[in-house]
Parts: sequence; C-alpha cells; structure tokens
Amino acid sequence: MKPKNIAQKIIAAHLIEGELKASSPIAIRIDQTLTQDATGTMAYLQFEAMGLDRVRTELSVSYVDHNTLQSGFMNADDHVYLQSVAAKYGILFSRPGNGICHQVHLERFGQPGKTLLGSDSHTPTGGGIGMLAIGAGGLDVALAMAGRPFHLTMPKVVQIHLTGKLSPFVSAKDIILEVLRRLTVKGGVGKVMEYTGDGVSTLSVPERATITNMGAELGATSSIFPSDDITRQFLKSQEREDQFLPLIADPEAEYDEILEINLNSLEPMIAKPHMPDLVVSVRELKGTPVKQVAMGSCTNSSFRDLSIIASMLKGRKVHPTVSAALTAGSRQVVSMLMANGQWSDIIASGVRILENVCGPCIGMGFSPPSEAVSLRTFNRNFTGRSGTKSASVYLCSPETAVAAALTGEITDPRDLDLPPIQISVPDQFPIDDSMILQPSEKPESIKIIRGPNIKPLPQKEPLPEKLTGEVLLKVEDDITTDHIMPAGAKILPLRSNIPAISEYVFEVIDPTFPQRARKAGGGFVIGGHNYGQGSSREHAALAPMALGVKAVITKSFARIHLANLINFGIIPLTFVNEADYEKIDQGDQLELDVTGLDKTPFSLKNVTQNIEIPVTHALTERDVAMICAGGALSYAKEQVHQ
Ligand code: MIC
Ligand code: SF4
Repeated sequence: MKPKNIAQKIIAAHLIEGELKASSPIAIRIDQTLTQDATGTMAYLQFEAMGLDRVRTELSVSYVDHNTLQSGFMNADDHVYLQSVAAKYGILFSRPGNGICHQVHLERFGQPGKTLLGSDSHTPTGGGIGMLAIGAGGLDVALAMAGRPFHLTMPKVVQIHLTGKLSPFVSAKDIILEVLRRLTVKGGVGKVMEYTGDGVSTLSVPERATITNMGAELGATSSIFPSDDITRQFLKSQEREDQFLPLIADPEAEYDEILEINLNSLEPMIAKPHMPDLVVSVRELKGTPVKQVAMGSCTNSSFRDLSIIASMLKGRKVHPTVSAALTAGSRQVVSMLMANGQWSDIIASGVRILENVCGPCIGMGFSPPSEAVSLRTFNRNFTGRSGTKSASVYLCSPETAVAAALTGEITDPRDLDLPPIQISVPDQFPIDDSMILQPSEKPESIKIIRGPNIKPLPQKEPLPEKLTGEVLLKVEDDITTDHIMPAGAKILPLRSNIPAISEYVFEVIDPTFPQRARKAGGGFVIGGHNYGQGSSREHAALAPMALGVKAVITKSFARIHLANLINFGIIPLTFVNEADYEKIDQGDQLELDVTGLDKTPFSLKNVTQNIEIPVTHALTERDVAMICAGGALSYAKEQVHQ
C-alpha cells in the first residue's frame, strides 16, 4: 500500500466518497461535532428542520462562549434555546463560563485519529491532539449531526518540518506567526498543514494546539500534529488515557510541499494591523507605545500560557499607561492556577480578570480606546474586530504581551532579562465536568424553548433562469467575513434574527449597503482574491442572501465561505481572466444566464459597459443541485430521510 501521511491516514479511514487525490471532491464520515452559541442557534434550527429525533454522531457538544454579554434578553434567550435543544437531541451542553469551546474540547473530548467538524473556524485546534478537526458553516455541522458525510476537496498536505528547540521567551505562537509570515493568509487554502520533525517532541499538546488553532489564518482546511507519548501523557493527565491512539506518518509518506523551521533560531514575532500575516520580529517595533494588552482567546489560554503569564507578572505591576486583561480558556485552567497560587500573582499585578469566554477577541467588551495600540495574544486583527475601528491591533505571544503590559511599549520579552521560566506539564489536571450537562434521558418530555429573539430561518426560492441586477459593491483582495458580517457586542446578539442582523452587512466597508441592496431588489458583489477569509459564520452568506445578493464574482474564495455561499444558494463565480476584475464597476448592470450552470465557463454580460466577461466556478454536481433547489437545507431534508 502507498505510504500515507497522517492527514491521509485519517481521511482514508473515514472516506465515504471519492479518492485520496489532491483537489478532487471527497466526502468523509464525521465522528464528533462542536458548535458555539454564535453559530449554534442557526445550526440547531437547521438540524431541527431536518426532523430527526437524535444526533447520529459519536459525540456532539454545544458550547456557550461567544455571546455571553447578556445586555438584554437576546443572548440569554439563545442560551436557553441551545440548552433545551441539547437535552432533547442527545448533545452535551457546556454551560456559559465553563470555557472557550476549543480549549474545553481539547481538554475533555479531543481524540487522536477521530474527525471533528465544528461551526467555528478555529476547530482545527483539535489537530494539536492528532485529530482531523475542520471548521465549517452551521448547516454543514447540522448535516454531520444528522449523520451525513462532510463534503470537501481532498486537501494537499504540506509538511512543516520543525527542528531544534525554542529558546526561552520564544513560544509556539511565534512558530505559527513565522508560518504566516512565510505563507500568508492565502497560503493554506486547500491544504492541511502537517507538523513533523524532532522539534515536535519539544512541544506540549496545548502548544501544538496554539499552532493548529492559528492555522485557520492561513486559510488551511486543517492542521495536525502526530499523536505520540506527549499526547498520551496529556490524555492521561485528563484521565482519558484509554482514548490514546499512536499516529505518525509512514516513513516514505509524500507531501505536496515542504517548509522547514529551525526552532533554535526563531525569535519573538508579531503581526501588525490589520492582517495576521503582516508579521515582523518584535525587535523591529521596539519602543512603540502600547495602551492595551489582552491575553487569552482560543489561541493562548491554556494552563501553560497562563502559567507563563503569571510567572512573568509575579511581584510586578502593569504599567500605568496600559490597561491589561485576561480571559482563561477554561475553568480547569483557572482551578490549576488557583491551586498553585499563580491566580493571585495575576490579580496582584493589576491585570483585569474577564470571564472564561471569547470576550475581547470578538469585540465582546474590552474594546481599546480610539487610535490605541492594542497587543493581543489572539489570532485575528481585522479592522474593527476589536470594536474600535481606529485602533491598531497587533497579535503576539503571551510572553510578548506581558512584556508590553509591564513596560508600556512593544518590547522583546528577552530584553526584560528575566530568568528562563520552566513550565512543567502537570501529571494530573483537576477534572470537574459538572458544567457539561448530559442530554436528557427522557427526550420526549423536553420542550424546545424559543424566546422572541429566535426568528424562523429565511427561505430562498429555487434559482430562476436569468439573474439580473446591479453591482452593489466592489471590494479588494482578502475581504474577511468580519467585513461582510461584523460581530461585536452590538451585532452578535442578532445572530438568531436574520432580518435584524442583515441591517449590518458590510458595515465596516459601506454602511449604506443594506439599504441600497434592498432598494435595488438585490444584485451582485465583486471581490478580489481570498474573498470571505476568516470566520465560519454562515451569517456572512445568509444575511446577504436575505438582502437579495444573487451571485458573488471574485478572483478566488476562501474555503468555508465558499461552502456557505453554496449552502444558501448564492452563486460563487470566479473570473476566467483575473484582469477582467477591472472591467466591472460598482453600479454596473449585470445579466447572467444560469440555465447551463453545470457547464462552464459561461458568459456574464455587463449591460452598462456592453461587454461579455467569461466567468467560471468549481461547483460539483451536488453543489449545482443545491443552488438550483434554493440552498442546501431543502436539498438536505430529502437526503436525511432517504
Ligand atoms: C471568530 O473567531 O471570528 C468566531 C467568532 O469564532 C467565528 C465564528 C462566528 O462568527 O460565530 C469563527 O471563527 O468561525
Ligand atoms: Fe472565540 Fe476568538 Fe477563538 Fe473565535 S477566535 S473561537 S472569537 S476566542
């Protein structure tokens, strides 16, 4: 048999359709799913619409960690709905405050060799424990819960070969920032990043998870580490050693690309505003005044990270010009730090303690002051995501964040002249799953509770033969879903209410968009490369659909957003000749005959400029069928009952 790398091994063991040929369509069986509250309400409304009485996965977990501000009834309504759905349909429910979905899932449920599909783009955090963990839109996760396979393009596999060992005050975050510096936010599209080499054994599971987490910023389908003795030890410390499975690539396994990183020579790195790939060394920005430091998020909130933070803060105070805050990844992490006394060191330093949730990472509080420089141990720094459009957000390691919190300026943590810190991985973590509720034993007695914030799913008509309308917006490369459908404290509570949330589509770019779209009766959007990168939020497709967006024509798409557009019946097209992007202006009238959607390329007519532009797509037969049916939900309803 042909030798396989780790990604290919897991895919082969779960393959339902297709073959292991890079870039060809495949479908895989999903063992586990996770949802979070900001995407979960939609996912469960869709699951309910499929009419099943129970999930058909090995394990499904519903987390509440994003929408926890609860200023008003909306978030709280969603939580109650999610809790009732979980109880009824056989889903575990991680209560608000228990922790950030990816950290808790790693601690309590992640299993080497399994597949995990999550309605959150940072689901690949699970790759740190050797599972194939993939982010997707809520509808795809709902389908997986219904026992349907997940459809994707067979990824290419990139070998990231790590050699050597990190120096003191250089950490896992610096590794992934270096990968982003080299490969950019488009560098991982259609690929799985697989980590190998002797450097792997120097990294603990949570450090590996920091790297696989932020692989999402490469646009990668997933990232994965081998499952080795360190993985076994981690599972043992979580009282789950029986779930260990060794997993390494076959000796002669082939990779589509290779990247070498020597950990010995790596230094602290930092991503500048407003993209995670604008990475330079921390030394290059030395002395930049810093107003805010935010520590935590699913990238850097493990016991290892917070213990480093506490050790560096011990006996020191946050600089008077800096406001610093921290969110722990889970209650387990907090318990550990309380037990070893480090929690007090953090509090004594003047760092503000926030809830164990996403919080500032998604603009849910702790927004920076106007024009401020904010250093964050997070994974995304897109314009406005922090809640302050004029702020400059930089992404860095916990070590670099503490250095700035102490000095009031960007500082290489090695310049603090602190003695090296050794964090020993605990042999045993305190296990307390009391905030993870088990599903009901009498599901038929559970009534689903729907508060007034939960509005029915919007429907879409089957596709007409001809699409006509105006170009409502023309945007550049690397537009994120935070641009298309912003989050933050004001907008996030509307996630279960599509008519209301639609009012904010493209708010960061052009707040007149919703009104113009409605007035024009819908229309088209033109984009550059990597359109829709970033989060998995299907609201970035659903809300434009509700405003009448018919097709999006770009130079290229990001994976999850492309799938979400198809799921909601918006046609994703790309230019045959990239230069034709210049031949369409905002306001132009377009005409598209879609009778032969399955035959490409076809012609897009720019009526205003009286020219024909060839466009194409990479839709599978199944995708075309879904679009013609008016979206995946109506299509799926037929499928699950077959
Ligand atoms: C994010 O980091 O952008 C989010 C919020 O976690 C999203 C999901 C969402 O928009 O609800 C993601 O990464 O998928
Ligand atoms: Fe939450 Fe931020 Fe992680 Fe998204 S990236 S899951 S908002 S902590």
